[in-house]
Amino acid sequence: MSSGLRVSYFHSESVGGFYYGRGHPMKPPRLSLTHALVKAYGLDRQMEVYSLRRATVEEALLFHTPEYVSFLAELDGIDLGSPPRTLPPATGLVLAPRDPYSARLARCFPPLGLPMASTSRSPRPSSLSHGRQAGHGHQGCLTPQVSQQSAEDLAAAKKALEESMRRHNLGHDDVPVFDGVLDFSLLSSGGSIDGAARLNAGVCDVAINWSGGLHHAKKQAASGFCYMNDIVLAILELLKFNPRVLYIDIDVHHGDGVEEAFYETDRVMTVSFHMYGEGFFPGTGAREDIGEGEGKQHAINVPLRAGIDDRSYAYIFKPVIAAIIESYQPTAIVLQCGADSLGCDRLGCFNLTIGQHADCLAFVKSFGIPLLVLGGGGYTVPNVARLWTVETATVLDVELTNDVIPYTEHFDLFGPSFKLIPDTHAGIANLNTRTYLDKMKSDILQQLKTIPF
Ligand code: V1P
Ligand code: CA
Ligand code: ZN
Repeated sequence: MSSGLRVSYFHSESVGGFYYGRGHPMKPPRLSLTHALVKAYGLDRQMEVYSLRRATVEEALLFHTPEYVSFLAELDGIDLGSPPRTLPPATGLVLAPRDPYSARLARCFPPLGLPMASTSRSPRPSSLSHGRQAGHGHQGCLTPQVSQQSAEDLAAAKKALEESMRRHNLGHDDVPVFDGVLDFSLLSSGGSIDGAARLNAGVCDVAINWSGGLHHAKKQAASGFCYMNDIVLAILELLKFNPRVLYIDIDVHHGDGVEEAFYETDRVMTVSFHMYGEGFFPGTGAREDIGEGEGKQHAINVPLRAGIDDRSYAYIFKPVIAAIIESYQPTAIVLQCGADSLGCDRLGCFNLTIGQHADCLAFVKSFGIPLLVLGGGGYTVPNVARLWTVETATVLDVELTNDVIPYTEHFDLFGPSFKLIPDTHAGIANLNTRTYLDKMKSDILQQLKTIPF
């Protein structure tokens, strides 16, 4: 171990094989690319590597509603029993009997404004050879059982399905119902919960789960590519042993799901740095949103303008985080490392380099507080793998030189530069003036002073 820090890292190959559908920016194979690069640099030999365990349904229900989790299971063709209890931990998901409310029925009626990503309609990306094997037995739509039903029964079933989809914000472009959606969410959540549990047990200093960080999912609804909020579940696990948990979110989007979950408690302080304005998703995270009730002053929002560069980001990030840690005295920290705050991200509009993003992680780590490091957004796939590899090395205190990356089966995707740290400057003007950042900084320091610690 190079840093002397005990690092637990969570990954399973299966998580890279999920597919959101054609044209969707969220590409789980980025997780396989990341792990391949981590291994190619030999970083896996310097930490404890664990397979992702599926969170149990019982664990998921610590935040999500039974109705929502059951519906996700139903769409995935999994029978949870009624009421939902637990799934077997790693294998052996039970397939539901054919059922007119299932995903199979939904796939029979794609023209009703419920676009579905399914293996049958959407080809897998050919450049990434991690396509999930056809699973869950979704072979045909019109089973004998369904075809015998009356037209009225089918219409009613369709209406009920549409209603549930609407209620849980599922099935549109951002959050399509793809094959294995529950499985994917449980795997991502299991890694984050287990990372938190290992920190609680004091058996590691830093835990890493790049497949976590899905910060938009709500109690009973999917949102912004996120179905289950692994971060909230991990923080709930940390709260079993920690009086105060600090959540820091450097994804370009506002960490709305996590903020909302802990908006009324002082046991968790949430801090999100994000692009704000010009209709940027999700539209929340105004500076004025500071928490409510017991949680008043415990939500900190740092709304930024487009084009922020390394210097400006460090200028606001470092003093704000130092002041928060100094006054809140967290006993554990969760850092969401969304890679869409890098320059040249397909969805983002910031201008950070890999070096600065990783410096934020190094800065947080330098406080020596038990740390859970999670993934999040990131839509220029090779840069996501580069960043999270560099950040794994940062946690381990390993310096990687900026040469051509070592050969992996995904090597071709890293062109044209093939370097570990390419130029990610997007040329977007930095609209964050010094005056704007100074005002924000003094506002936040003022906010911290009003908290009776
Ligand atoms: O902008 C929107 C909604 C859809 N419009 C009606 C408003 N959605 C965004 C969602 C971004 C989610 C980010 C997730 C994360 O924070 C954590 C994993 O990174 C969106 C965008 C965009 N440019 O912001 N959806 C899509 N693009 C999209 C594009 C193609 C296909 C499907 C979704
Ligand atoms: Ca953020
Ligand atoms: Zn994002």
